[in-house]
Amino acid sequence: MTQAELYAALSRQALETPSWGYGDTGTRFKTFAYPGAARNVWERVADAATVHRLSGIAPRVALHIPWDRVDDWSELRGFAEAQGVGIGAINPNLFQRDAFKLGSFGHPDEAVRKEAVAHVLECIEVLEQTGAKDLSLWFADGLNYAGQDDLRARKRRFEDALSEVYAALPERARLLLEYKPFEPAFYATDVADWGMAYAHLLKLGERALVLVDLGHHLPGANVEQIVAFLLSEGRLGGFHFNGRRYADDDLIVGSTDPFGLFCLYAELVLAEREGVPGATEVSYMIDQSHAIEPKLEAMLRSVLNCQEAYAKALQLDVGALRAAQAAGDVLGAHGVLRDAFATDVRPLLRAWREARGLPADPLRALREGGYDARNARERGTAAAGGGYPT
Ligand code: PSV
Ligand code: MN
Ligand code: MN
Repeated sequence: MTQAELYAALSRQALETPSWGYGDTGTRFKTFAYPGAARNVWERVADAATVHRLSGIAPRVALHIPWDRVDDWSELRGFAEAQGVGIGAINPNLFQRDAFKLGSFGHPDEAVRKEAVAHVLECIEVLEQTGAKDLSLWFADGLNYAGQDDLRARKRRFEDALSEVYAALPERARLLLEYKPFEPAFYATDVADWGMAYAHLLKLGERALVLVDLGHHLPGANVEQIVAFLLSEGRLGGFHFNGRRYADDDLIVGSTDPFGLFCLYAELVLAEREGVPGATEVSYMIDQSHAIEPKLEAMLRSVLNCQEAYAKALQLDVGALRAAQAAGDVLGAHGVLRDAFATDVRPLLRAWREARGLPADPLRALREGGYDARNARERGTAAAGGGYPT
């Protein structure tokens, strides 16, 4: 790739950051209060805009309803746009009402299923008013014990509810369906893996796509292969990036397995370069809630890790890779991938940032810019909360 092509590709990269990553969140053991953490959706959007201003690659913020609430969504949209960011995916909350104890779309009681669908329809309203493109669905639905409910009936209930919300989606929008094999239910999850998500989506229509959250796989799952398969089927809707060692750990993307992240981006770059339909329509989102990390720095580090993985993937010698593969050269092909991964892309990224008027070292600019101190002064520190009673 020429330098101009590299710069153009880097300039096209866009990551969504989650509003819920800017406030105080914790584990079930404890929520530690971070001085200056965002307290409401306005502050979350302002923080997302700061991450975008420093990185140049985080132009949208995803919302979670009703954690994010305002009286007038178009006012929020205007506020976001004035700060230089747009509204990303809309995430309904189908897990925190008492009614949802036994599920939402899969609940045995029709009245609860209706309540869940009604909430998603409200979220589609939010999507209309904010100009968002993606409705992003994650379900906590599942069972803790064998025999607890009828597995086939639950699947049918999901089919019915999904088709109801899909039918209400505006023509320009997409439904992204996330899967997860565990937690909070541990015997069975209603949308447990990409195959179940995919089977549901085939019945809905072309604007229904799978969302791959990196934390939502069993140990040993080959996520790159899932991504390649979905790309080839034209059904990869997007990512929820995060880092995992054990499960849905919500650590910083790229902090635990940088090579795995690079391999994912390599699949995406290959698909883009080889003209796979839909490859350029994938939504890239961060899904992380930070328990002990400084909020802004953790999010900035996350988008920069994605940028670095992408920049390395752009170094791939596609011709050499495909030639080695065709010749059955096992380690030659692997070596092409390793060479791209081993490239130090930091000088390239510094130069690209300078060319775009961005700070050459965004993390340093964040620290030296005094953002955290100003937020702490202006917003104060919330009371720490939560955790099990001892
Ligand atoms: C729970 O696993 C979860 O992390 C899912 O990944 C959702 O996308 C996210 O929460 C927000 O609801
Ligand atoms: Mn997720
Ligand atoms: Mn998750």
